[in-house]
Amino acid sequence: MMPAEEKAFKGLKARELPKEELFTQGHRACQGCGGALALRLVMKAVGNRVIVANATGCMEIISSAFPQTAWEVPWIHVAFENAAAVASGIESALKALMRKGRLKKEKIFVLAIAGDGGTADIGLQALSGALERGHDFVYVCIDNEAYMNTGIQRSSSTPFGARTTTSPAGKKSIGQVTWKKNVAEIAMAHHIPYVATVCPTYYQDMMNKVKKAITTPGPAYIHCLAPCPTGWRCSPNLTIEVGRLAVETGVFPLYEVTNGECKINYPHRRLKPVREYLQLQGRFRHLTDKYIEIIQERVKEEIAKLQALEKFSSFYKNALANF
Ligand SMILES: Cc1ncc(C[n+]2csc(CCOP(=O)(O)OP(=O)(O)O)c2C)c(N)n1
Ligand code: SF4
Repeated sequence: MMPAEEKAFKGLKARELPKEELFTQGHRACQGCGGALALRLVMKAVGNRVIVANATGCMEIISSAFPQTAWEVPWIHVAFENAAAVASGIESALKALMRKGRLKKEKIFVLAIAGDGGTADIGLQALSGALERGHDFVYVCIDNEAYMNTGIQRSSSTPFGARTTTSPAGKKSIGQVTWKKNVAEIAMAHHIPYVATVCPTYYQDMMNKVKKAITTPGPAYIHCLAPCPTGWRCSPNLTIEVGRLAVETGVFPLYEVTNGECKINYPHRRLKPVREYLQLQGRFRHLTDKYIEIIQERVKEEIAKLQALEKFSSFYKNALANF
């Protein structure tokens, strides 16, 4: 890992990472899969007192080809649409067992994992319901920005301009024509105790946030940008670099919202041009200067909005404290 990441985030150092692997090697992810790396880090942060509900998608397929498994913790493969609903059920069952004295007092955590299709599209209702009911669980969206497992079809989390098999680029199309759905913002609108964005390039930031999420009572939502060399048409050895550029250009800002108070974790005083991020990926190769400029403007607007939220939410918090 580059020293820049070590400097940017205090807390965990590389040499302090837990040695234990709860999402183990030998799974079948593509070379350089950002999602598999993310899960490895998530599990190191969460530890072994956990039950996982994993929606169908790449992360489930690559980790559980019968009779093998990459999971060293209790793990349930659930349908495409219901990771959050199953996690809610597990959490309620654990509570009931605890109440009846059939479970030791040591806490068992509940973790839901799904792709962006399973989160932003088909699983959104289940997620919203679980957040609204206030279940004590963590939901991690491994966002590779398309339905990768079934052949790189677009999702509502696919970014503007990206080429996928169902948003092809050609004479009459620039690829995806809608802007990426912001699920972290949707989660925030549920007023849950903790929401954060992460990227495995920034592994310390990511593990600190996952740890915070799992130890926070109530629902927590983590949105993880997971570079996918296969679907993004980039070299597998660039996964870490692509993640870094997503953050440095402001395309994917790292922030957390704790009880309504927003903190941006990576400073965006000087954004790198989005072109540096886009040009590493074949899915954006067809974009002309005009569309790159449109994306650049949108990124600036989104960052300004986020900075305003950070300013406003801390001002609001202080004002309330002094009221
Ligand atoms: C109701 C339903 N519709 C379609 C499918 C087929 N299917 C399985 S995984 C998947 C895409 C998963 O995409 P995403 O959630 O983004 O995860 P990824 O594979 O990209 O990690 C689809 C369409 C299904 N299993 N169930
Ligand atoms: S298609 Fe992408 S997300 Fe799926 S296993 Fe391969 S690299 Fe990972």
